[in-house]
Amino acid sequence: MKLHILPVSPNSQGCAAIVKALKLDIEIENAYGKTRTPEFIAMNPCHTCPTLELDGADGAIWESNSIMRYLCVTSEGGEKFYPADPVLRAKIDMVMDWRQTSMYKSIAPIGYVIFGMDMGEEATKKGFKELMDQHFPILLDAYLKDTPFCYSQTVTIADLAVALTFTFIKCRKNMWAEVPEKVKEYHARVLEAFPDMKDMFDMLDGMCTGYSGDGADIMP
Ligand SMILES: N[C@@H](CCC(=O)N[C@@H](CS)C(=O)NCC(=O)O)C(=O)O
Repeated sequence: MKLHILPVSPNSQGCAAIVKALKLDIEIENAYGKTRTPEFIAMNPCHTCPTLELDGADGAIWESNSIMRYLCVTSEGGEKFYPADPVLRAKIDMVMDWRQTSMYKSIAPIGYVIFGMDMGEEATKKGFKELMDQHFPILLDAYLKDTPFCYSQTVTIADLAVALTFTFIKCRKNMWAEVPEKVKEYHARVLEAFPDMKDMFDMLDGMCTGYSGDGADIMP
């Protein structure tokens, strides 16, 4: 199997973190500049990373959450990151669905500017207001109410899905300054749980903290 990733993308980083933490025999390939090639599109018509290329005639899986779930349910030790208890598993799935359908839409206009995709000041401010008014309160007051990770004493794939994206906010320094301390502590806690990923995490952090282009100083 081969995991195609973009190393500075949180979507890809979560899957790479599971491959490394479970010490899986899966090759990790940097697909930067290759996602629109005919070969890649034949494998994944959505041309997105991460993509997990399966063995033989099994094709491929994309969507970061689906890949993380697949890696956990098919690998020894995977229950550590995707617990089998049905209630806890459903809550982890719920948090991951919330991330994809709700929270991430607010993150993209804030962070994608570092990839040259400027979605404009209005969308950036709207995204940050949604994080502050809706998403962070749900994260802190529900998902992290009684536990250091989402509904869990130990880190799970839900935390990878959610927390890694917060690094993007650092490219807007005045917004990062407003992020609640408890959110920053949670972000740091999740990153620290995957020491083998430090180089990749630092790469994205460096791109965000070093960003000085249009909108870097935008006020919340
Ligand atoms: N919902 C998808 C999003 C994946 C995605 O949008 N990946 C982007 C990078 S963040 C990508 O691979 N873009 C390259 C392309 O579209 O050619 C997931 O969670 O995996």
